[in-house]
Amino acid sequence: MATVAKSSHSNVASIAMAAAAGAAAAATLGFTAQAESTMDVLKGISGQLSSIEEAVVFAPALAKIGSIKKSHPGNLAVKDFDFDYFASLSSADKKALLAIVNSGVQNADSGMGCYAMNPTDYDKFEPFFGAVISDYHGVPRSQHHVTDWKLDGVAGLPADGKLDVTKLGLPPVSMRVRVGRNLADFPLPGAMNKDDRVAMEAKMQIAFVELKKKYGGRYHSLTPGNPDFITDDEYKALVKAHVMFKDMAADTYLSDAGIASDWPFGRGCYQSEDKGFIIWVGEEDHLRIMCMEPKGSLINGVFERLKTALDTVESIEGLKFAHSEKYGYVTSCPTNLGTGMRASVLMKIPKLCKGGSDANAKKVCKPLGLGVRGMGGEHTAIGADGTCDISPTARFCISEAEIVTALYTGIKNLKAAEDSA
Ligand code: CIR
Repeated sequence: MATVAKSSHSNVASIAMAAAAGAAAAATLGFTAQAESTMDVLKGISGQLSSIEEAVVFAPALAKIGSIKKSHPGNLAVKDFDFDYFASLSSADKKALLAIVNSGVQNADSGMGCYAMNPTDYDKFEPFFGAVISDYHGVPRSQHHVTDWKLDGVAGLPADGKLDVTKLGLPPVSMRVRVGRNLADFPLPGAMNKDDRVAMEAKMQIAFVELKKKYGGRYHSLTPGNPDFITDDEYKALVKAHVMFKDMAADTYLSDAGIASDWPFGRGCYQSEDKGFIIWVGEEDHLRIMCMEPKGSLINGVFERLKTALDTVESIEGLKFAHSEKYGYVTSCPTNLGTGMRASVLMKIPKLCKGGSDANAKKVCKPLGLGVRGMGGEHTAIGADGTCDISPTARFCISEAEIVTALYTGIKNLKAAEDSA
């Protein structure tokens, strides 16, 4: 749908613009009477083309949205799609809003159903995004996101300030904290073309030169012809080691948003010498910046390391992260908006996963503010021994420090639930 909308709209728009420009030029040259009649004719053509666009491009999409509103009330983007607001937009903005909701329109079972296409979309389409974000994150529309990494004074923080999982009776665990970030100077991944993707990667490669001075390691590129290009076998080994991400084409939510397009151009990954700091380039967001520890006790360790690494990236000349005064750090998916942060541990909860299913674990985790994923991330299987990936679900209108503390409190409560199951 998006592709059709793109081409037919741009044809219509360019013919109309050419027509208007032609008439204006004729008027300037003094052919006034003739120009006036030419102008009338061209205005008529322009009006007719707009009607064709309404009928051929917009009307079928709006009809589909109307029917999904009834069949899938949990699809937030469709639920909050306001036909009157849509009608108030210019033709170009109508097209842009339809591209934003295309994933949810093509995948009626979406929970969120939309992806921002440009760094300014959240503010530009506030009447739409404000409703969706408030619905998903459960915060009032008037609330502004505030960034804060300071742990001092956060409710639930132990007196010594240490988020030590061994104090909860757990063995050292695999822990990871990541943030999604996008560069302000490029379209978001859903709207990028191949050249944008390659240019964004090239810009990041300048930053990786700086990072290598501090953290060592190297950048691995999947872009043919890139100086850091790796072979397919090297790529597969990195995927197996959970260092690199997979082609997203199989994920219809992402591919219908345009996020999976042009694979493998502009895709790659930086890994520090000690392998504890990774930056993905060209996944759902321009950057996924993460720190991990395979067997750690202190959550503070990965959290503080990530903050230092992020500060280093942000201080590099010419790199500006997309940010909204109201919504915080801009991410493709509104579910990640604000902090863009996900803090997780791999935790063994065999009693809550009896029978190999995480259904009961999910039921117990939801009221604790925790999400359950498989060992390899979203939509993957839990471990045969009942190991699950546990993380707080909140990302927006919560501080970074509150997220890691919520992880600590959450696993404490989850351990109590597992022990008494
Ligand atoms: C949906 O709306 O269900 C999908 N677009 C997935 C949303 C989950 N969040 C994400 O990918 N960051």
